[in-house]
Amino acid sequence: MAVVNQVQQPTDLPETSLSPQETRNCLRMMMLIRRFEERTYREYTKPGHHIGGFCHLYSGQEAVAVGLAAIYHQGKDYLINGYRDHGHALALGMEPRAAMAELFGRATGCSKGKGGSMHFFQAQLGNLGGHGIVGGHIPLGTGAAFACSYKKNAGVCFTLFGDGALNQGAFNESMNLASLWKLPCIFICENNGVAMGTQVVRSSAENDLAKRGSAYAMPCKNVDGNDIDAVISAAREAADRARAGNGPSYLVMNTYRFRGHSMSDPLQYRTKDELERARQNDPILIYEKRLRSRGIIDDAALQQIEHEVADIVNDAVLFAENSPYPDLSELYTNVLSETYPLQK
Ligand SMILES: Cc1ncc(C[n+]2csc(CCOP(=O)(O)OP(=O)(O)O)c2C)c(N)n1
Ligand SMILES: [Mg+2]
Repeated sequence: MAVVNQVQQPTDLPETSLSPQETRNCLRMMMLIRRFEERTYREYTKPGHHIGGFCHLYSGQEAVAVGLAAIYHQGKDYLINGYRDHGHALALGMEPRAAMAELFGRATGCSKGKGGSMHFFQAQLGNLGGHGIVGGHIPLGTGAAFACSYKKNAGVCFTLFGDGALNQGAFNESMNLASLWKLPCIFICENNGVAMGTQVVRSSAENDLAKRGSAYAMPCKNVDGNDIDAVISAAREAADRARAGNGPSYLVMNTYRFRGHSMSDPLQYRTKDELERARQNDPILIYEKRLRSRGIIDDAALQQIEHEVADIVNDAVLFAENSPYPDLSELYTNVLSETYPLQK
């Protein structure tokens, strides 16, 4: 669909250097992720539901994943993250069908139905997946950044984790080594203020989480993680630096998750007021408002996107429902490296 009001050039675009069409695509992707996540919630909670096991929704944090995807160099870069991984996978280009089928445990899922919510992978796109051990994947991201520097191809690895990972040894060891060896690793803390039910103020002696980076002699800063333009410009600066061989950076994207930690979280640690305040800072509404004021989008365009993403998600659910479960003969395939078969 055509971009609204193409003649009028926005005055404040150079900050992110995205074209009007690209900004519209970013908004659309954020809306798709939100729709996908909220449908996942419904599919999980309805009687006789198809989705089981751990499931962590990304609603509220979309600006981070979509902002990173906007500067991601397909074919060179990597991205690795924790278990709250649906949004990043979709933003990097995973088919919603493959994502929903994975949640349904079907053979057509991105991890052949064996990973589920916490283990979305797509190696062709450099998506090194979702990982369940808090902080456990940060050394893997550092290793991927080492591979980029070894290949000298100006690729970088976006290594994401939550605020709950900062007191893990693996985080601190990785930050040190990446800085010492000037690895092209962009460490990104998605600070939603809470690890399960534990607020940052109850787990961290220093509440300004960005300061941790200065201990490892790398650029570090707080970023408004609800503002996709802020995400893009901070991430681009860090990526440019890494691509030029000047080493890692550490960004704290301050954001909020609207849903509970997982599907079993009754959210008793939150007040109505807090949630209301957060809703006013919804990253999708912030961006929608900005694009309206720039003349890039209007009511009709927005409605059109809403219909498009609803259709895509409905189609993904139908596809998942009609897909087969993995065959029993697949029990031991793709579980560990094929060079280490488990057969007797
Ligand atoms: C090493 C380890 N310890 C504890 C857990 C249990 N656990 C799962 S998620 C989680 C909270 C992590 O919070 P955060 O890193 O802030 O990410 P968020 O869920 O907010 O995205 C914990 C403690 C785990 N998975 N791994
Ligand atoms: Mg958190």
